[in-house]
Amino acid sequence: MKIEKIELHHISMNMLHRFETSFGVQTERPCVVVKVQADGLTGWGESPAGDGPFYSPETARTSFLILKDFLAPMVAGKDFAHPRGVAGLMRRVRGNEMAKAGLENAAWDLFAKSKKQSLKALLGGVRDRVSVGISIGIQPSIEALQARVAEVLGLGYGRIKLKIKKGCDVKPMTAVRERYPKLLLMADANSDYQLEDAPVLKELDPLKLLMIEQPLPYYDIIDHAKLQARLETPICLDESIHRLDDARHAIELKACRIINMKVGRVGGLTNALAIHDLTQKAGIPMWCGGMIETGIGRALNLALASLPNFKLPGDISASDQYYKNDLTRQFVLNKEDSTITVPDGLGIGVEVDEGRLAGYRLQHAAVTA
Ligand code: OSB
Ligand code: MG
Repeated sequence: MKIEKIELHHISMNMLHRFETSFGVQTERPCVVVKVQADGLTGWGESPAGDGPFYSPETARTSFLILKDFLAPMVAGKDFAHPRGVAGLMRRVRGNEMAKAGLENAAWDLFAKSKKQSLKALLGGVRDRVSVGISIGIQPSIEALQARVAEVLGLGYGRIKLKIKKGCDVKPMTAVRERYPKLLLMADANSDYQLEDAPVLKELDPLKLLMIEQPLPYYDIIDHAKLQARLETPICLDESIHRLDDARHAIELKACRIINMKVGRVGGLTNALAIHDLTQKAGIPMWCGGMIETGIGRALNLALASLPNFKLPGDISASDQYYKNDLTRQFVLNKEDSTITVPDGLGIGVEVDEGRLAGYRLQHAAVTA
C-alpha cells in the first residue's frame, strides 16, 4: 500500500488534573496527531512528546518539525507491504522515537482497517479487557496525597503509582502503605536519583512495593544493575529503554526485573512487538506505560496491552482522569476488576472528532506523495 497524504496536527489540550513529576509540572498536554490516507481509508497515530525536553529529548514541536521535514517525505508515496516497512523507510533518522511512532502507528491503524481487522486482532492480542492502574502526581502535602489516593480507590482503580522525587519519597510512600497494607502500590522516580542514593531507595524495601520505576538517570542501564543487586524491590525501566538492544542489555545485565513499554518511547509498534517477544522469552514481565495520551494513543495502548506478556496493570486510566473533551469517545473503567475494555472496531477502533482536533490546533502541515 502507498500513503497518499500525511497530515500533521500539533495540538495542545488542557488537562483535568495538574501532573507533577520529578521533571516538572504539567497542566497542558501538547502532542502531534498524525493522519494518513490511502485507498479511501484513514489511519491515526499520536506522537506523545511533551512541552519541553524533560522526560526525553523530544518535544511536541521537535516531533512536528522532524515529521514534516524528514519522516513524512520519506514515507509519502512509498510502497510497503506491511507497517513494519514504514519503520524501515524511516530507519535513516536517528532517535526521534516519538515522532516516528506517530507516523508508524498511523500506518498500523490504516493497515488493520485495510485488512478489515481490529488492531488487537492484527497484533495477536489475547484479552478483551486490560488491567489498568492510575499514576498520581506529586502532591503538595501528605493530606492531599491521601485524599487523592482515597478518591481514585473509590473510583475502582486497583493499582496505584505514586510519583516520587528526592526528598519526597519514603515519607509519602510509607504514609500510603500504612493506610493500605494490601494495595498494589508502586513508585516512579523519573530518573531523579544517583547510585549513591541507594540507601534512601533501600528504605522503600519494607513497603513491599510492586516495583520502583526508573530510579536512576534516563540513559543508564549499568548503575541500575548495581542498584537492583542491592534492592529487594523490583526495578522497572522506563526512560532507559528505546530499542530492542536496550531491553536485551538490561536483561543480560539484570538491570531490572520488569519493563515499562511505551510505544512512543521505542519508536512505534514494530519495536514494541520485538521487545514484547524478547521479554516474554526472557521471563521479564511488561506493562503498558502512558504518556497522558489522547483517545488516539489510548486506544492503541489498549490493543498493545492485550498481548500476552503485558502481565501487570498499565498506566491506561479512564478518559475522565485526563481530558474533558477528548479527541475520541471516552474510555471508562470497569470498576469490578479495574480494567478497560479493548476497542474491537476496525483498526484502533475509535473515531476521531476532527472538529475538536481543529479547535486544539497550534500548527498544521500536509505532505503528499
Ligand atoms: O514516567 O510514566 C511516566 C506521564 C508523562 C511522562 C512520563 C510518565 C507519565 C505517567 C503518566 O506516569 C501515565 C499516564 O497516565 O498516561
Ligand atoms: Mg515512568
